[in-house]
Amino acid sequence: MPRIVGLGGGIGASRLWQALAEVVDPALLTFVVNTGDDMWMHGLRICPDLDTVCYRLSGRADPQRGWGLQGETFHCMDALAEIGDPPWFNLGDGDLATHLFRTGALRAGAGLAEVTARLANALGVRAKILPMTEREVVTEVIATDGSVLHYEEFLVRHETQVPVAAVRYRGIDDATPAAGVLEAIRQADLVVLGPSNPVASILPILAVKGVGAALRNATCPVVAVTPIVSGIPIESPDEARRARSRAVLLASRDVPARASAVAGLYRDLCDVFVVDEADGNEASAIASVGIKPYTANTLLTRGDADDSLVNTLLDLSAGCLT
Ligand code: FO1
Repeated sequence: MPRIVGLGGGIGASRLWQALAEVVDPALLTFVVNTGDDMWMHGLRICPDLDTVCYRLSGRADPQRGWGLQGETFHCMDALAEIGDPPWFNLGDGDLATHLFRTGALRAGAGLAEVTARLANALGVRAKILPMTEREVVTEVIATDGSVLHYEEFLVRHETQVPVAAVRYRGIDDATPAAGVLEAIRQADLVVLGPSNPVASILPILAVKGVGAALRNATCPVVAVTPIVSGIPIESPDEARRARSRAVLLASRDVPARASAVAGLYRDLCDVFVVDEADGNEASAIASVGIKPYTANTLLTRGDADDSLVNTLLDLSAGCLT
């Protein structure tokens, strides 16, 4: 069985991490998760991508929303609204326990990696979940009028309806990888850049000191999975908002929302780019940036063909396809 390291978090990547954990011994899996979305709110430390991965791997994630806990209630948010502080970011009652625990442990001197390990352990997750760094990094969206928004404010509070000039990762220059990140990459049989929002969830990880070099020096295949599948119907306003966020943030870097353009962003760092079978026509453009294209069913919601992507990744880890 291969040792696999996945980079990325959030809704898209966590679905893939769960699919991998169903066929690979979770003890061989390490997931390095973006912390640029983390924020302080109501005095609590909120880590959306870490929690999304942790809830998904523990089987407790809400399958419809993709974030938060299944069967969640929001009494505390209702009470806040009654007090006159209506929340724009919905923290469920069960989810709040995670934030209370994490904040207490951080204030008592534990590091984020340690707290994440304790939470994952308590939820029965056997795969290793690592924050990309212990340092506070904030993904900030700079609007064309010069105002600066936390990424979650842009995505959730303003529903992406803000003209974007640029995106920056505040604090990234001082960010070193959390303990275990570089070792996991060095020892991996396969590294996967997950199907996450490239600018919001993957590039912050790649910008942490030493991570890019570790990928360039990796002795195993480094494979990216496309976050973009064209021509599929958008099923909910939520999905539409997330697709818009992806496209708008890519546009802020003059990158079109196409699989081959995302491959271009990862050039020099990955060997293989897995594109969806619906986007087979992107393959030659991917090859032209020096990355080997592979085609698979990347939509983990397409029913019984779900394992096509996982099988492709396992074949790549075994050196069968390169
Ligand atoms: N996404 C929303 O669209 N609305 C919310 O109110 C919201 C709350 C929330 C609370 C905890 C959490 O872990 C995630 C939450 N998300 C919410 C999801 C979050 O915006 C995204 O998953 C990511 O940060 C994107 O990577």
